Amino acid sequence: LQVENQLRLALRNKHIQVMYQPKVSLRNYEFVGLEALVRLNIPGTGVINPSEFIPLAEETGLIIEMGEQVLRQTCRDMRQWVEQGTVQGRVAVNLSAKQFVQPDLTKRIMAILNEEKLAPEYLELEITEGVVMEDPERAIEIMTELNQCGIHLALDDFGTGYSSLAYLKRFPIQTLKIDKAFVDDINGADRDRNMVASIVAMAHNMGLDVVAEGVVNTAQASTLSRLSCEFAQGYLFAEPLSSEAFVQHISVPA
Ligand code: G
Ligand code: G
Ligand code: MN
Ligand code: NA
Repeated sequence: LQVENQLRLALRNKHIQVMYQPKVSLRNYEFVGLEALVRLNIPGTGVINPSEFIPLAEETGLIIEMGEQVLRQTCRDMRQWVEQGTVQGRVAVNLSAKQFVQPDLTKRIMAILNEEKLAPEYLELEITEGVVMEDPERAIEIMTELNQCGIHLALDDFGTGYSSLAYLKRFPIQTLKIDKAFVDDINGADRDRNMVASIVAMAHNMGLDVVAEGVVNTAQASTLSRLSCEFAQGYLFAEPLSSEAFVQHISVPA
């Protein structure tokens, strides 16, 4: 109940904070895009991580309001960065299960982009394998609609759920994000390395970009690069940063 009240209060007071994590090219470690990650920043209490409030936000339905605040803030920041020429590529925003199945999802997203004056081409939405596989046929319809508006789509946490390959082929997505669980032991277990190699090859055969998540050391980065994975995120490059820290980070050459 305490977290729920804090969440309600944070939504009312607009204390939802958006942090940004850079996405880099594994070829040269250059910045190519970013992911928005929500935090609750409660004055006097401190920062609360999503693992503590996303499940609750989802249960109570507060995730809808939270998701809209996150998207709005992200579009506002991104628009400014695009105008200033600070940032290239797309900004990725995570969509929750409840948001994804809202009947007017596309309309709501387009309204926010329009109000914040950000072109849809700058936005990418991340949807987890678990969410799309709940009702794959409906997911294809929703994704197609979003795609037709110029919004890119990424399948998040890939490998942790059950994606039938038959569906994967039909999903109108542009990017596959390999879950951190596969990256963790990429230099240990042959099986994990072979799994990543297969995922990358399959994704490329389908014309998808591949992003590895949770890269924490250079050995992982070089193995991923050798396996032809072209993009990555992780603490090796940067943690999720406040908008101010993010701008600082990307304007200082690596
Ligand atoms: O940032 P962190 O690693 O703590 O995020 C934990 C989880 O919360 C991840 O699964 C991430 O996808 C999810 N998450 C982060 N930000 C958002 C958001 O804005 N909306 C939704 N639905 N999930 C998010
Ligand atoms: O589920 P999703 O992939 O959206 O969530 C990404 C989560 O992973 C975020 O909560 C982010 O803070 C976290 N994260 C990003 N990079 C790293 C990393 O290198 N190590 C760990 N442990 N977590 C990371
Ligand atoms: Mn994500
Ligand atoms: Na993920």
